[in-house]
Amino acid sequence: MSTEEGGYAAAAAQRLRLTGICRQLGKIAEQIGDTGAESLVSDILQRMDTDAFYVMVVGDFKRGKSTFVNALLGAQVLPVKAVPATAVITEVKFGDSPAAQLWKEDAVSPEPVDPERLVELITVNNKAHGQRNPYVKAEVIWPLELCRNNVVLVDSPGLNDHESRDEITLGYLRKADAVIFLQHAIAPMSMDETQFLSSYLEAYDPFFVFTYFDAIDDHERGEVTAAARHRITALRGEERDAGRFFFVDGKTALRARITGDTAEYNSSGVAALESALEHYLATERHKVKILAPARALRGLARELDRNLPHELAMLDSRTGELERRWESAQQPLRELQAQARQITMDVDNQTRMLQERVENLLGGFLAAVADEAPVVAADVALTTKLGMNPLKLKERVEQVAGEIAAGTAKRIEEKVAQWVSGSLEPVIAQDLEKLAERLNAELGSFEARLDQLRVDLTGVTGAAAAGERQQEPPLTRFLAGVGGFVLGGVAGGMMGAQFGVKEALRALLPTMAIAMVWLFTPFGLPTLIAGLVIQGIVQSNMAGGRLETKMREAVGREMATQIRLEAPKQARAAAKSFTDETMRPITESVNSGLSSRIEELTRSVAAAQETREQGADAVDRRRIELKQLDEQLRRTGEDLDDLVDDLVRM
Ligand SMILES: Nc1nc2c(ncn2[C@@H]2O[C@H](COP(=O)(O)OP(=O)(O)O)[C@@H](O)[C@H]2O)c(=O)[nH]1
Ligand SMILES: [Mg+2]
Repeated sequence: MSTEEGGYAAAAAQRLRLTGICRQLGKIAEQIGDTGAESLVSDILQRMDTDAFYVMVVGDFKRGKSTFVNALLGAQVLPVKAVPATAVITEVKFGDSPAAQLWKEDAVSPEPVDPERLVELITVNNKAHGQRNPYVKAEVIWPLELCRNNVVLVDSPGLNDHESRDEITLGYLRKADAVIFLQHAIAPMSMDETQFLSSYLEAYDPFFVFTYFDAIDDHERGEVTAAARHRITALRGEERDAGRFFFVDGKTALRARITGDTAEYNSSGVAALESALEHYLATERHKVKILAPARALRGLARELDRNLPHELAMLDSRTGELERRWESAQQPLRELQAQARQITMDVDNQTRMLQERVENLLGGFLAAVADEAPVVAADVALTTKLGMNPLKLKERVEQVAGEIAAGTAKRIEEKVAQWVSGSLEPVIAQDLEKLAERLNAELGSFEARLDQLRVDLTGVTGAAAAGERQQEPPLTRFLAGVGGFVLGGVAGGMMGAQFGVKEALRALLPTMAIAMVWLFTPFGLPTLIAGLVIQGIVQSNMAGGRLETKMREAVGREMATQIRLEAPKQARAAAKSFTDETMRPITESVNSGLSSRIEELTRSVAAAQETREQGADAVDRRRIELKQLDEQLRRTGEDLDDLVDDLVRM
């Protein structure tokens, strides 16, 4: 694909540059003997190796998602049918030869399948209606150009209840770098589309792609595009999605890619979308992904470099002097360990407080939203009419109750999502900002004491006092292991205001939603219907209209009761999963950073003593080695400076 500046090739080159520097830094840490730094670097490398650009395609059934993904891939990889086809979420990624595997629910490993049979296996089985496909996820490996550029395409099933709310789909949304929201150019937005867009895509800048543009006559195209845009701007405002609207003919695009007809591909509209997507991924998302590790590594390189003069000085100190100083450093060292424990406890406390805060706020909100269930249930739009025929009444009642419950649950889900992004997220962002400030101060003071301890041990004051303070705040270095990607969100946010709020929200919303899936499925339906029967609503000889009103009241009341009952439990679970997924890695990273720094000090003293015991030759060799390492570190630091500068300028 394109090699122009700002494209995939440029991003790949920068990634390569960073992994190169990373390997070099790993080798230096190994030669120094700093195992803590070494494993940190290898964590970062591993993350970078497995990281990719995730592009998720969402939209209702039969909007042409699979066709469109195939067009991007340039091959008929995914099943496309005139009837609803894709039943499971499908990930397409790069591999030298085609392969496929399927995941069953709760399976620990996937089943390899013949890619030729994939279509048949993941196609919605119309005969067994209502029966769910046993598979929950498919992975397709294909030797395709786009995927070679580190892009993973994710095709999703429709947006109706079960599929769009399940953990897997929301999980993908959490790691998606770009979301392509696919709609039919002329069909008005469905309830599901509107709801998904306003509930889950608030933190994204989706690409809005309108398919079936070929079905519109030339003279009507202006009107159609204006109406389509309006559907989105009415929901999200005029400004934010400028440049994000694409009108395409997916079917022709696919055919053109397969036959190699460039002119036709360009006129299908998919080519323009493809280059906009490339630009976005290779600049903005790329930057989000690699700026954080680059800065963390830069901090690490500086830190290693600052410690070297001390180790050199230890080699050269007078006989007995180092031992004497080490002896008197024991008390301050114990104090430092106590400080580390103090910081650990503080982070734990702060995390617990944050979790409680989330739990209380959410619990309160859910209790309040429960009160709205009857109001919502009173005007859910229904497709089934109750009618007067007593023979069909029971079935109809079940259907209508189901529709009322589902409609109400959806509306509540929307309210929850809006509350999470509008009210909860700013609170969390503010708390995290305060926590970051607090931690930076605490870690800064820990580092200053550690520095002082080194100075006391070696008498070398130049290294730390050269006025060249770290450019990166302590937290950036301590969070190097979690990095700004993968877990992105919160950790990334804490590493600099640069990505903050929006990245954090991307992680937060799906995390909350996954924890509360229960709320959004028309829960307790059998109970509801049983309740209606008990209340005699069904048996009574009410006319359709009055019966419907009664049912709405009963369903609304019952749902309100259930939400109220469940609210504390749901809030606790969601708050816990928020801390587990976002705060825990931060806590762990800070803790291991503290202990590895103390270990490193002890190690450097022991290493210097050991070298000296080996005699003058060993000391000379180590001295030369350390000086070379110092020089290498200086160069690595400069390389990282350049890389960070380039990234910031992007
Ligand atoms: N005319 C036309 N047909 C399309 C377009 N995109 C998809 N289709 C057809 O629409 C049907 C459903 O497409 P599919 O990709 O399976 O939809 P999905 O359910 O959203 O994945 C298939 O028959 C496609 O050939 C388009 O842009 N124009
Ligand atoms: Mg499909």
